[in-house]
Amino acid sequence: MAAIALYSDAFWISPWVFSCFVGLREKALPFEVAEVALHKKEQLQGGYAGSTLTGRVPALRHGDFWLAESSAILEYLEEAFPPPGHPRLLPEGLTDRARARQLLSWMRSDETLPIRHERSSETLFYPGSPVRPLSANAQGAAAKLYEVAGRFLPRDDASVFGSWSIVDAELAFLLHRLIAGGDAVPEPLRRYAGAQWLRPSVAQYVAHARVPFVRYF
Ligand SMILES: N[C@@H](CCC(=O)N[C@@H](CS)C(=O)NCC(=O)O)C(=O)O
Repeated sequence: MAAIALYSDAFWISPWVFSCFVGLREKALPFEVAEVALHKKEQLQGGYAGSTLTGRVPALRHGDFWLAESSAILEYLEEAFPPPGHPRLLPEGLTDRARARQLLSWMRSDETLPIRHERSSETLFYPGSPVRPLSANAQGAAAKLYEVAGRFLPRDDASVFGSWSIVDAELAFLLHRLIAGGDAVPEPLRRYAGAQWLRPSVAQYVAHARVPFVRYF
């Protein structure tokens, strides 16, 4: 099989790298992680920007093929290593798969941006990172997240679709931003996010050793 590499930020805090890392682990594919020091603008140096077109992380290299954008990477992995020969990242049923794509897209949308902006991902992995009270705008975004998640979650504490999918990892990441910020996340969602953090593919990313954080954005 052609070698696979996942290009990550050096602090292991990118939600988009997280999702691709979890996807690769869930597919049980051998891969290496190559760190790109965004704080040193390494993404703009060498051939990285040219190979990825956009010069961002994550990027996937599969043999000679380079691909950036986490959603494109996840879709590529699902097609290049499809179920049933490989574990699935998206649910089995057509309508569940469509729903999963809806939720993945929504979780990356403008409606959750205030949460991502005010609950930056380093707060999940670098205890003691400064956290301010949410603005009214971000409180509204969090309330909408709780409302939306409450509509589809959970049939059980384990997964949105009855068996694990990448939606669970991404939803848990979003909820953990608020949990880490000390925000009033409803108990069922808090329990669900806690359970997701124990999944081996996820726990491996969360527990990865991290060098001291340097703010670069
Ligand atoms: N939509 C992209 C977002 C990727 C992204 O925001 N990457 C950030 C790190 S989390 C980055 O590469 N920042 C450095 C830059 O843009 O120069 C995806 O889903 O992959």
